[in-house]
Amino acid sequence: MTSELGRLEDLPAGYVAAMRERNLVPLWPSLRGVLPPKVPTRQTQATHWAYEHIKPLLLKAGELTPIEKAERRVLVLANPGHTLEKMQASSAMYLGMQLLLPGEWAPSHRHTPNAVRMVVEGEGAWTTVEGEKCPMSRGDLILTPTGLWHEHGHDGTEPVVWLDVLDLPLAYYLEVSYHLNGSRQETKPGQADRAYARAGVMPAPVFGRSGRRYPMLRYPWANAKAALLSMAENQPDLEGVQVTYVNPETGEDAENILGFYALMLRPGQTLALPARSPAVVYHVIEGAARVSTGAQDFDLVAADTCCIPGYTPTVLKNASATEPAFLFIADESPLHRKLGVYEVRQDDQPAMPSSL
Ligand code: 1HN
Repeated sequence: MTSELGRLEDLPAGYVAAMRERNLVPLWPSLRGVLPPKVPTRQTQATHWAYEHIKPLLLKAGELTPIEKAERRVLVLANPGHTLEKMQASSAMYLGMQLLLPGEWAPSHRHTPNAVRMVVEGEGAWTTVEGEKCPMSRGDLILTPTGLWHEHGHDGTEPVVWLDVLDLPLAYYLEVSYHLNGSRQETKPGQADRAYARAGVMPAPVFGRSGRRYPMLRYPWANAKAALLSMAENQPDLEGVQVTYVNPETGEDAENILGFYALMLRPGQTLALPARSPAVVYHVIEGAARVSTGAQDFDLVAADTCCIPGYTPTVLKNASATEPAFLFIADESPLHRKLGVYEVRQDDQPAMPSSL
C-alpha cells in the first residue's frame, strides 16, 4: 500500500462540488488526518496556567460581576490548541478557577457532567452535595458527580478559590450536557469523610450498606497527605508515591469518566512517567515542581496548573531539595479504560490494546 493518498485538489472541482451538494465528501484526502500513523492527532497543547496570573483577574471578576449575574464566577483555563471559545483543557477535561466571596451563595443545581473541586485557597466556604455539607479547606477534594444537587456558600471572611474539574467537553460532544435548577438544600447531619476515614476497614452496617454509588463526597487533604507521607516513610524505595481517590466501598474510581490522584515527590526527586494515552492535568497543592515533556518545561509553584496531552512521556521534578512537593492530578484514564483504548507506552513504542 502506498502512503501517499490522493488529495482533494487532485479531483475535478465540479465533481467535488457535486458531492458536497449531496452532503458527501471523499474519505481518502482526510484519512491520514483522522487515522495518523502511530501517534494520534491531538488538539490539546501542553499549557501552563500560573496562579499569579489568574488570581488578580479572578478577584477583578469579583468586583465586576456580582454572583447573581454569574451563578458560578469562574475563569476557564482554556487550552489554546482547542481554541479558547471551546473552554476545554483537553478533549474530555474542563478546568476553571472559581471565586466565592464572603457571604455569597451559588445556588443549587445539578447537571449531567461530573465535577470535582480542588480547594486552592481561603477558609470558610462549603459545598452542599445532596444535603451533605462539605467544608472546603485547601487541598480538599469534593465530588459533585453527575445528577447530584450541589450549591456553594461562604461563611468566612476572605475570598475562597477552588479549581473545578469537569468532564464537560465530553458530555457536550456527546450532546448529553444539561442542567436543572433547584432550591436551597436542607442539610443533614453527619459527614461521610468521617465514616470512611481509615483505610483497611470500612463501615459494615448490620442492616446493609447504603448502596449509594457515591458514598463519599469530601476527601480531606489532611487524610490524603498523611497517606502519602506514611507511604513514603514506610516504603523508602517506592518511586511513585501516589494515591488515587476511590469509592471507599468498592475501591473503584471516585467518578466514572475522569481519574483523580495525589502524588508526592520526595525532596529532590525526579520521576519519569511513560507515555500514556490519557491527557493529564497537574496542579500543585504544596511545594513546587518542574513538569517536562522534552519539548517544554513548566515550572509550577503552589496553585499552578498545567495540562499535558496524551501519549507524552513526562518528567516531574521536585524543585526543592529539602521539602516534598504534593501534586493533585486529574486524567482521562477511567474513560480510556472503559473505551478499551487505555495505553501505556514503554520506550515510547505503540502498545495498541487488543482484545486477543
Ligand atoms: C458548575 O456547575 C460549577 O457547580 C462550576 O460550581 C463550573 C462549569 C461548567 C458547567 C457547570 C459549579 C461549571 C459548572
